[in-house]
Amino acid sequence: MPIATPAASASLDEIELRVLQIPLVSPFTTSFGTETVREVIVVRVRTADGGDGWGEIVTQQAPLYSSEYTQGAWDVATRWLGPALLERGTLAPEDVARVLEPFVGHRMAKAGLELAVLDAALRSDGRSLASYLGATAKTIPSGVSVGIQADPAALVETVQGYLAEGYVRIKIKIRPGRDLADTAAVRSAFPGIPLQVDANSAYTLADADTLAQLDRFDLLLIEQPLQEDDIVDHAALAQRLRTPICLDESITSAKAARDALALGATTVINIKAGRVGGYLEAVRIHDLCRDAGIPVWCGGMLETGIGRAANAALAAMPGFTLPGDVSASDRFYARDIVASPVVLEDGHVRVPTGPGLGVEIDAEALESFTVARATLRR
Ligand code: SMG
Ligand code: MG
Repeated sequence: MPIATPAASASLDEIELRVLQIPLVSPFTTSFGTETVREVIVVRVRTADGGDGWGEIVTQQAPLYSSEYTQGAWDVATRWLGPALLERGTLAPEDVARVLEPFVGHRMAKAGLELAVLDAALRSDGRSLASYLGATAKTIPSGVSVGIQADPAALVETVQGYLAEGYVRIKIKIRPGRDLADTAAVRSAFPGIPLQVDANSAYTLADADTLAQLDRFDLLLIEQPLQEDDIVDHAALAQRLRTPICLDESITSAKAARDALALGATTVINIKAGRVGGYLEAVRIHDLCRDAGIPVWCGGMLETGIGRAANAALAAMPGFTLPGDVSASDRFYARDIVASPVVLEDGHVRVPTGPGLGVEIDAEALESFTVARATLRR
């Protein structure tokens, strides 16, 4: 269902961007590398009526997950995207994507700016993001994404810890050489748990025999086994596997989602607002999948309390029928930049109900993690 009642317009006076570096509670290893610090860009828009809006650009320091990365996003946001929005002056959140459309790509940067405008507009309307999106759930089931560990035994121990905390679904990262034994170890230690794997594009179609061996572990899905633009190869791989393929990196827009579904490259979709250019495009993907009977779930980009609150609202929409990667803040951070970080309650996360994102920024924490800032004015 498209957004029922559009938000009010916001009159933008200023856009403040900050690069933050926030230490992770433990290293996070994927097929493309290990992170120990989350580098992220936080956006604050200031409006003429004095209200603020907050957003988050979920790029990482290096272009390893996708082509976007911090300094590229910083450059395009400060030089092109931010000035284009300020030049417009007054605009509704629903206008942001259209104003930024001439600039090719840079979806994470666009998404962060759109979120800040959405937050400002909804705060001044006194509406929550969840109600604006048409979300129906009050709480959402919480899954956790577990990085590659030293060995399968260490992985089992780490998974055990998350299960003890109450997470209702486990996702483990895999890469060539760290796939079958890792998955087998987790499956045999916890026979009944909802389990899925994420390869972050680490394989090629030549690995189909190995990937087909994952079928015996009764996985919910295998996420993004092949490269971002390997849509036809994903469709060919799908023919070889019983395990459903779920695309992440490849789904960069609603159109990409439609194409991948039409080609049989994916039967489940991971929706991440940053990857697709914003929460409004994310809603379009939700809507098309719901109409097509395709299950979706909300992915994560190690968001701070800003993006995590927005993800909880998105994941509360009715088409999100699988648990997502919206975990508690403390899964990644000892200290977050919001006053009441997301917590896990009986395996679930509460959907914020306050105006806008429904979070208050912890100014002191924000300041302590800031390593660069810029202010753009009208
Ligand atoms: O936010 O819980 C989270 C992270 C979930 O695994 C996660 N994200 O490919 O799905 C994915 C990865 C992308 C980030 S990897 C550094
Ligand atoms: Mg993924």
